[in-house]
Amino acid sequence: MSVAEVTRCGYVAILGRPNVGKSTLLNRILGQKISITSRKPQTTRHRILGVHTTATTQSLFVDTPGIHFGSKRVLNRYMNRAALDTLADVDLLIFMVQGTRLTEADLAVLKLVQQSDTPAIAVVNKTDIVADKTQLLPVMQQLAQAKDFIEVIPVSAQSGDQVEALLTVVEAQLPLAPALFEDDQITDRSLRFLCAEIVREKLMRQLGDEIPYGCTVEVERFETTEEKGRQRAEIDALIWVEKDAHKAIVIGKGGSRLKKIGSDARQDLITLIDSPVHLQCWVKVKSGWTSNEAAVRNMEYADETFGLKKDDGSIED
Ligand SMILES: Nc1nc2c(ncn2[C@@H]2O[C@H](COP(=O)(O)OP(=O)(O)OP(=O)(O)O)[C@@H](O)[C@H]2O)c(=O)[nH]1
Ligand SMILES: [Mg+2]
Repeated sequence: MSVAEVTRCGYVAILGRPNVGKSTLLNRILGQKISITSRKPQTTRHRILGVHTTATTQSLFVDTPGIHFGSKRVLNRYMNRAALDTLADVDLLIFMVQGTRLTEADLAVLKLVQQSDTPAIAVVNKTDIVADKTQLLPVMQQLAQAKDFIEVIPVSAQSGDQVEALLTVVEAQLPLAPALFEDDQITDRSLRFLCAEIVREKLMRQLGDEIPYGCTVEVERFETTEEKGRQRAEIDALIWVEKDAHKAIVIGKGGSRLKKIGSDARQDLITLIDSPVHLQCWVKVKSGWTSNEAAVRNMEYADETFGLKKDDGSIED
């Protein structure tokens, strides 16, 4: 496959309230995990670009933080902004909901999608948990009446059901343009960023309800060494928490929880980097960082820089 053959290319934002399965869909489409997922809402904090290249089309998917209202924390405002800025910058929107009914939170995001001029597809996710598929019809009808969506497509991001059908609709909508990325490039994010995210995923998954929202991860060292012709990654990750008590919980009895977080993260990192990994994790306290503008900007990986490359004209008709 050569990107020289690509005739369509464009940006597609995946938007919705927290926890409907946006990141799971992106990973499913790419066949690789680049965006972290968990059962907890507000897992994704940053826009993440995923590049999906076929023989003729390059779709540039942008996974976004779940849009949510009501929190006053700086970190939450930052997350909403990352999602909302995307809305204006793309060629196509995927508005995602889940299951058999729309919640207030879905309707709030739908309102934003209704106000946008960007063409949109509605996706109803998690169909695998709906035994009687006719139960999906009311929600599909409600969506079809709310906006002139290109299509309303029920999918299961988890099982992959109907994801190919969704891709076919997406690809037909993208503008005529040459590829923007090489076909072996799957994201614009650095390995360092992806490492920090993988460690944060384990925190989201292994901690209770409160602490993960006050955690962030900084990769202090990322080096690849070579020994006897074998590559190995040396990674030092710093986990920041908001309180001393949280630090004790993350570390766990005799260091047991931190050990488990590290070993789970290491497994994913081995798959990602495709080499042996030596990972060391530390925990430090920085009180109140999620409510402090400068701290959020500093700590939430400042490489939030990928401009959606529309203004250089390269993907316009
Ligand atoms: N049964 C089922 N579960 C799913 C499906 N897609 C996602 N999930 C689960 O739903 C939860 C949330 O998935 P995410 O992909 O993290 O959701 P998200 O929309 O990215 O969430 P935020 O990043 O918090 O906005 C996880 O536990 C997923 O495993 C699906 O098709 N079926
Ligand atoms: Mg997500």
